[in-house]
Amino acid sequence: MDEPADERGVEPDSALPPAEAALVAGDGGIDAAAVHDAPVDAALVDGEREPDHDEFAWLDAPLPPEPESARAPIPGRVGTEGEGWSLREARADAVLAAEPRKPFFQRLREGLARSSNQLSGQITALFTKRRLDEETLQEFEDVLIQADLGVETAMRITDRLSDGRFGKEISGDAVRAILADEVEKALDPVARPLELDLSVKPHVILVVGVNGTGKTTTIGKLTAKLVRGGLKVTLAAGDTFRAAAVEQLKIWGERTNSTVVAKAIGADAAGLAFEAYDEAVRNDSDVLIIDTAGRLQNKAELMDELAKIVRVLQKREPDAPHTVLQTLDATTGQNALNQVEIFRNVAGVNGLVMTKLDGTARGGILVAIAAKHKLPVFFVGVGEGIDDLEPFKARDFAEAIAGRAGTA
Ligand SMILES: Nc1nc2c(ncn2[C@@H]2O[C@H](COP(=O)(O)OP(=O)(O)OP(=O)(O)O)[C@@H](O)[C@H]2O)c(=O)[nH]1
Ligand SMILES: [Mg+2]
Repeated sequence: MDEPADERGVEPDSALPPAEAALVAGDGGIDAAAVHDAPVDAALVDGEREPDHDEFAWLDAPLPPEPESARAPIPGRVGTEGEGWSLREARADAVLAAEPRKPFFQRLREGLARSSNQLSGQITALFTKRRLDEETLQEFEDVLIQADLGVETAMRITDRLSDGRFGKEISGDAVRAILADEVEKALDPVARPLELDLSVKPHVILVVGVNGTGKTTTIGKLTAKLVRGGLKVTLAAGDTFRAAAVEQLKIWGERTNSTVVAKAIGADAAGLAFEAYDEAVRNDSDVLIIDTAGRLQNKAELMDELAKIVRVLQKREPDAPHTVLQTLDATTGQNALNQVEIFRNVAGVNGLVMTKLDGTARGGILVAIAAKHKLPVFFVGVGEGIDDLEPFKARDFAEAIAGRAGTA
């Protein structure tokens, strides 16, 4: 470490300590000018002195205090307002930073490849060297319905195809473009950011869904996003049925530096939610996220438990839970439509997250769900990692379903 900086192939004026080099590069949302005002930098950038051991004095210097937004030791990206969530009123202390691009579209495309390859192959088979007629259109409509897009959207697509084109040839690419357009139109109204109104604190998010659809994982990823945005989050381990479920949430709590309120296995979930609300108020959290069990004996029991959670929360805050988020597993297909129906009635779902779009997803069902339920889709899950939650973008999704190159 004591060799001169220039012998290591590094220009003396770029020999900033790693942390400050990162700040100059824009990470952490602090601009270069601010960093260069620091005395340690002035010494390093003047280029006058012979490089000697003092050059590395910064190694022993105390670290600068961490900005508020850095209180969570989360690796990787920095979330921003607008990355799928936003505050109803801007907050000065939500320190936000630019986010490096990840090959998200690629993962989405790969995840949807099974659906899109099948669709694309059928489009080629149907439309190559064939004049457009009623029979072809009918066959295409069936193909779209099989891809879970729903009758309504399927008919809109075939209507648009037929528009003045009967008796003429149409290329597969032109069909794919129309498909992407119509899917985007269906999804655009539901592609909405999660809005947090912090005039009432904490904003309560109840997360519901069938077991294994990704509730706990989504909570972890969402917490990371919010914490990076400068918000304080408390988590409630409302899945009191399984020890593993509580442990899983605690791990996310540790990763995101967030308080987890948990009780013994078998404890009353509503009681836990009540305590967690009080804890979130006490510790001045901006957001309280409540995990729930997906594994209950029957619908009546599930209904009772969720209704009870809502009831006790409303003793403290009449509008809680402000957001009821349902996770949907993108590999399930048609069944997801029924799941939304049930949880909407049982728990008043007002937002969706589609998970596992990186697997062998059948994303078409989201189009049918959008047409039927018109619930906002805040995020999509594209992996099990902390960064694998992306804001839902109608255009990307539509391009991926239609097997087109995409805009991202
Ligand atoms: N590939 C992939 N896996 C995911 C994604 N989201 C969740 N998973 C995985 O799916 C499995 C189930 O996720 P959980 O978060 O435990 O689901 P849950 O809804 O909490 O399940 P229960 O607690 O049993 O009701 C875990 O192995 C997760 O790592 C995703 O977006 N992509
Ligand atoms: Mg869980």
